[in-house]
Amino acid sequence: MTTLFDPLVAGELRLANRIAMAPLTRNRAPGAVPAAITATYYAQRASAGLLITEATAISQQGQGYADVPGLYAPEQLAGWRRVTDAVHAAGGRIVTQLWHVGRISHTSLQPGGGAPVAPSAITANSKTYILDADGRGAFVPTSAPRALALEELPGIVADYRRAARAAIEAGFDGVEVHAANGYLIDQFLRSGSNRRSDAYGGSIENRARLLVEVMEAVTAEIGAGRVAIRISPVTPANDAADPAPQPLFEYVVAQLARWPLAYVHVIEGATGGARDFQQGDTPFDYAALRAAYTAAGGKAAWMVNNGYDRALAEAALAEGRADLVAFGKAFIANPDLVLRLRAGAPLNAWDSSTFYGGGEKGYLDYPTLAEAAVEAAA
Ligand code: 8OZ
Repeated sequence: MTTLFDPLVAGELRLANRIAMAPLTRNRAPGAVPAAITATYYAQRASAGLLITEATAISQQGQGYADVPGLYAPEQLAGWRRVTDAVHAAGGRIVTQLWHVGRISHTSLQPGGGAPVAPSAITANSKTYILDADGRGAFVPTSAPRALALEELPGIVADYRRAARAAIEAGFDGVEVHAANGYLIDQFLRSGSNRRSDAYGGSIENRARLLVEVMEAVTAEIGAGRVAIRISPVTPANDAADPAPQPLFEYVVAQLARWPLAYVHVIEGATGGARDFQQGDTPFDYAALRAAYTAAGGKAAWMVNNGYDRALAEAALAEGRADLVAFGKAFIANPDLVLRLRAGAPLNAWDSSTFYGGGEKGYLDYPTLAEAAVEAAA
């Protein structure tokens, strides 16, 4: 029987186990440059089969929060190089998550102080995080976006392509395209945020067009075996809304079967919340989603996420519902999560007050089992 601790070849990624660290925004990259402490943070967690970085902006336009990192300027790439070197030295594997926030942004973060961009000029009922005049983090409503002109879309696809190339140059093992949680690609997918009447709006095929073009560009640039994608079929995060996610996401995964990707990463339910959350009248059928992918010829590893503990994760693997499981908050609080799961050891509790922003506290100082034992003996 497959266990969490068995290795896996996912596309071109050779993983030591089935435990992934989920992408986790931490807002500790001043000026959008990954800090030195970020190399330590990821290296501490390198026993994960795969580390997925926090969401990382592909362009300044794609930036939606203060102190989140980018992948478009030389000093950002140099910062990431420190991270990938540290993780590889510790024996780990790491991919970066390519991110364009679309309308989940604020004018103060945008080039020239302009409006954030979106499929349609509809303001999200959501918040973003900026620095106030004293440099303190504050959550504020997202700014009103402007609708992207048709002529601008090739430039956005090109930004994804450039970022994928930059990721490889910075030493990453691959990339995960962020198509989840109500950000730009997800905004195009869902009818709640996409009211376009051109080839990128209306039908499911049209709403998925940007996603397909991004995947085509990124896979052509670095090879499909180093490319993954994250989707969140029913999440309400960032005002994501669609009355009929089942046919929409079955179409999306059938399209994804075109490429021999590393993995498909599915957030089940509300991101960071209820696993049984639903949009529309019927519960989402995740088995049918995977069946749609397989029926279309898809062979990539299937990664699941949201509220998994060891028992749920082992059941998902044993029943063939997943090949990989991503853990989020548990990985923030437990750098040696793999060891702890294997030993059946208790987990450190997380401190949500240090999730976003700050320095080493709540970032580098969660003890491993061995460190906790030393502390207990002292
Ligand atoms: C929490 C805070 C800010 C951003 C996501 C990138 O939900 C995020 C995010 C999460 O995917």
